[in-house]
Amino acid sequence: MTKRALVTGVTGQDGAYLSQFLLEKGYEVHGVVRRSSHRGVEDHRLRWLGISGKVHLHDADLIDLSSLIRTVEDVRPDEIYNLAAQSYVASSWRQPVLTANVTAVGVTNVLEAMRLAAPGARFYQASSSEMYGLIQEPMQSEKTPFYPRSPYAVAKLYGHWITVNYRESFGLHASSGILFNHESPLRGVEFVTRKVTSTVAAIKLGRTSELRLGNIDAKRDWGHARDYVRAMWLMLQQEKPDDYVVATGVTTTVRDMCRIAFDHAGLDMDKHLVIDPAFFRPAEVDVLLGDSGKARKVLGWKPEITLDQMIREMVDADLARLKNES
Ligand code: NDP
Ligand code: GDR
Repeated sequence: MTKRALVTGVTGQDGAYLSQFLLEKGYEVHGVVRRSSHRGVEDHRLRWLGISGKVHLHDADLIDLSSLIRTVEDVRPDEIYNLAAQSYVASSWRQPVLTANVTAVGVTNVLEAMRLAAPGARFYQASSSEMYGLIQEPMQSEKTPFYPRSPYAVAKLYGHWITVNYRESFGLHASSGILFNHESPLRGVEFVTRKVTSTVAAIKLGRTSELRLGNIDAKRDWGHARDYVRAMWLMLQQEKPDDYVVATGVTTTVRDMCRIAFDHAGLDMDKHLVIDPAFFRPAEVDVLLGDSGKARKVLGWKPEITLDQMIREMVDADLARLKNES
């Protein structure tokens, strides 16, 4: 029997790679798309991967419970991946209520839709390493206490605990993946890796001369989205639902990540990088470093793409895009 998956956030980075992964596994893939005045371009990431016609799209919104119930009733999914969110940390200070409605309460809406319309389905929640925030431990595992540092992280913490609560209250097969930063050529240009690689490509082609960044001393544990969507799927193949950290176990400063991009393009970083206070955050997460020992042991998961390989892939993709545009 063909398995059916429903993916919220299907138009985002992870939604696109997860859809591709599930299609390759023989799934029928359905995705939630919210209403937009840019009808026809919202699936640009699916197009980039060559799968746009293969994913069934449904109009629904995370803040509209009835639209989610209807979608779950229509699709009757075996697996639901809740990837939709207001996912940009910096925006969450400017749109804290929207962030709470979508990224926090939206999770309850998806869980309720599943509980009412497909209680036997398996559920994945996209939790985040941002929940650790002001951490006290050198490496963060499933046992590390949380201390969120942004409205986004506070909202994600709610989403994480409501998933645990629905699992314990209603016996739902609901798992939460605490994923550390993961990137790709499909990353939004507002996030630091893609901002760096797209600007480096523009500098290389003479379109601009400066890269303006905020806190380049921040350290992140960066992996590739293609590796991380595999971990999401593996979680839902387990007999029992659970929570897992997904990370590479290597942390790098924004500065050093930047240097990989400039070096790959044959450019001198010191001639182009400008520190701009406008990009500092009201509260920062200084360092993240994940211990994914449980995922490696129980799921048999490990990352295959290094930061170096990923940043070079992203610079090359941005160079190709810019050349195409002209
Ligand atoms: P993106 O920002 O690329 O994608 C977010 C998706 O959510 C988009 O498809 C967006 O739709 C959709 N969305 C936003 N608001 C709504 C809404 N009200 N109703 C329905 N859909 C909505 O995020 P990523 O793919 O990078 O991340 C996927 C998930 O994983 C997110 O929940 C994120 O917070 C979480 N996460 C990401 C990590 C990372 O490093 N990438 C790490 C840890 C967690 P639209 O296209 O219309 O904007
Ligand atoms: P993050 O990702 O906040 O970790 O959240 P982002 O790439 O935005 O920032 C990473 C670090 O870089 C520093 N930084 C800058 N960031 C951006 N975006 N722009 C800049 O100019 C800049 N200069 C320095 C930031 O201060 C920060 O320390 C991502 C999102 O995908 C979340 O949804 C997800 O939950 C977490 O990763 C894990």
